[in-house]
Amino acid sequence: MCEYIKAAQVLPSKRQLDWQKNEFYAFCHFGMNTFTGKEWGDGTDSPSKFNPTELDAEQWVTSIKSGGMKALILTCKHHDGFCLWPSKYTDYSVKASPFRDGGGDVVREVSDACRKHSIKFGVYLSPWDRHDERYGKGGEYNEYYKNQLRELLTNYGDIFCVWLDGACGEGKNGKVQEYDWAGYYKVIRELQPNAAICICGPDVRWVGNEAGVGRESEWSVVPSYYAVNEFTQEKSQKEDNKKFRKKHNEMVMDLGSRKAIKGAEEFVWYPSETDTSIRPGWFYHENEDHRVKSVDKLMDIYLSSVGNNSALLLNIPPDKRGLICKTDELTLDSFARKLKRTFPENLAENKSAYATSEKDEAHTAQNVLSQFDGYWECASDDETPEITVDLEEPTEIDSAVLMENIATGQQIESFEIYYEKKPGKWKRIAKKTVIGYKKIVPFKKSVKTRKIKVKITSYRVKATVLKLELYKSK
Ligand code: FUL
Repeated sequence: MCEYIKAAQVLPSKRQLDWQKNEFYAFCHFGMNTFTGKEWGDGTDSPSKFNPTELDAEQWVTSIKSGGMKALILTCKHHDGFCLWPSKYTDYSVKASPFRDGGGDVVREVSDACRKHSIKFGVYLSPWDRHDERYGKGGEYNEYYKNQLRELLTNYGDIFCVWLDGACGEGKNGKVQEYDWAGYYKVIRELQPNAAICICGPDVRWVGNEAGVGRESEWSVVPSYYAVNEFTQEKSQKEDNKKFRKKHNEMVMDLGSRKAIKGAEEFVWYPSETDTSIRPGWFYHENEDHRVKSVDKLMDIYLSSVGNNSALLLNIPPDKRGLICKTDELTLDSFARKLKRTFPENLAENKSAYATSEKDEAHTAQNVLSQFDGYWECASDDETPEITVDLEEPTEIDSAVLMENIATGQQIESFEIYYEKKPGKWKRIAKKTVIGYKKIVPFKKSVKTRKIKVKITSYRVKATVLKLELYKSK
């Protein structure tokens, strides 16, 4: 069987499908580095330095929610080894700090606030630990790490994601640890079977840069060697090198096209996540207060990631007080308003749609305009199927949002969008590759038209569209 036909059979797990629907969610880097001004602490800072005197997790969650995000991932332990919860297995934690007189638990406060405001909660637990004596000692450290996972995955309610970092440097004793990935996954699957294991794990792939740049042709089906942890580790492991963070040309730009998968034997569903920070660093630093990304920049990042079949994990680091600072909060709020202004109302909803072919009565073109789960699938002999939306009257449109029914695979390789200039006369407004879970297509200019047509110019085995939305920004 040729490669692309094989790739077309690969489907996402229920866990991956659920994860993908989050689309846009927050990272909160918070910990010892917040107080020392570092990005990578070496694990020698005294717990007495950790003292967020005004910590208010509800303020984090409400700003994240008003920014339009659906979940939050907290750095429960970063590379410095300092734990934000009173772990039974180490003294290097909040319990040795002045925070709430040693009686505090940041993980508890944040997870409770998330639950209260219906935001999903996820954990980041760095395997690299520059503080702990056991690091670099093989089994002993792996046991410690698994015990910490057990604490986080048992005591804090439902966890939507466990974010495993690829960084693996030297520990206190100069030794590098061999991680027991399979053992870590076993604990996660056992305790939180619905949690997606991200980045150094089987469910979600790192996009390949920290600059917020997605691929125009982002395939969720890739050769299975991309799911090998060493691959991610090697790429994310180059010291804390600023150049690497910003550069994105280290990224393989095409992982899934027919050309890129030639010769590959096995494929996996391994969708991409784009992680980037609203500030230059991952942790809060006062001297970066004037370098918070602009709303326009965030919009570019959003279109490049969410708009290109990736998810966006945007880092919003709380400050020394334990609050998300005003600039970041206001930026998030304005960004959410910009999103609403750009995609205010789906003008295609409840209009009518027809296609050059429909597989059967259950897969009609009309399905793509409804809010229900049904989708359109063309007949198998329709090589360049077209689906047309009739807006009933001339309507201004400046972007389209397309979704494939990824539950039956990612299959569309290229498509074009046309608008009807005069009755029966069509003009092309966009020419694009791949759709996947979601593709946002801003038009070069807005058009006034009664009909919009999507022509699928190449697909693998089946062509499906779950949703087609049309917008005019305000
Ligand atoms: C990297 C880490 O080294 C950074 O400090 C940060 O946590 C980022 C999200 O992942 O691998």
